[in-house]
Amino acid sequence: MANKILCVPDIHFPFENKKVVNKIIEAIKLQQPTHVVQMGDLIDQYSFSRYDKNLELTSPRQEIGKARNLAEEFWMKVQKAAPKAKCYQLLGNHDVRLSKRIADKVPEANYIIAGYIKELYSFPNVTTMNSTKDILQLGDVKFIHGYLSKLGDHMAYFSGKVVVGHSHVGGAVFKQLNHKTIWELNSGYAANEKALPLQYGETSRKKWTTGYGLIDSDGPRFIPIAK
Ligand SMILES: [Mn+2]
Repeated sequence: MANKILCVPDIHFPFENKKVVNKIIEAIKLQQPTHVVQMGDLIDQYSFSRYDKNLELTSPRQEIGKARNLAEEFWMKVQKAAPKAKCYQLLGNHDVRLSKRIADKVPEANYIIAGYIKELYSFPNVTTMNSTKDILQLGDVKFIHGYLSKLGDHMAYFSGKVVVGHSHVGGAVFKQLNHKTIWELNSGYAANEKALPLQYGETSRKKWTTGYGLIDSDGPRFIPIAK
């Protein structure tokens, strides 16, 4: 059977857009994908941000506890909606906020935090990547959270087909390379941009689009969902 891959965008639990996440679960039920890939930034880790933050909003224990519960619930719903789908969890820059700060301040403690992060991002019957640099490869398509902001930059870097998240702006671009078509698909986002932790990037935030990515025999495309 041909692959049908559904790409779940940045969610930033516990600051998710509930309506959009529910619509994505509905789409998974309807589409019955062979693979579901969450593109990273599963958890926001606002409490561990190196930027100014308001910790009266939430304590680290509350934020991470709530995010973990919501993430568990998310993967359970995905597997209930499409029991045969293979599930993958990528890591994004937000997912390694704590690890990065520990690595800067107490590099000797890396192994402790690595174990903690592995646990935090492990879910039953889900394959989780080990770092933000780990690339998931399914057929001739690469999946990575990404770090570049312009659609097409990762495709140029890898000279191949690639799916990313990160910029929160959904869409697809195509290019001819050595008589073959390559492309980049961005899966958009599914977070609540009204939540305080998402109040960054004033100008870019206006361009953020909610939805998900889909790749099947019709090619790659971004499917928008109303906010
Ligand atoms: Mn993100």
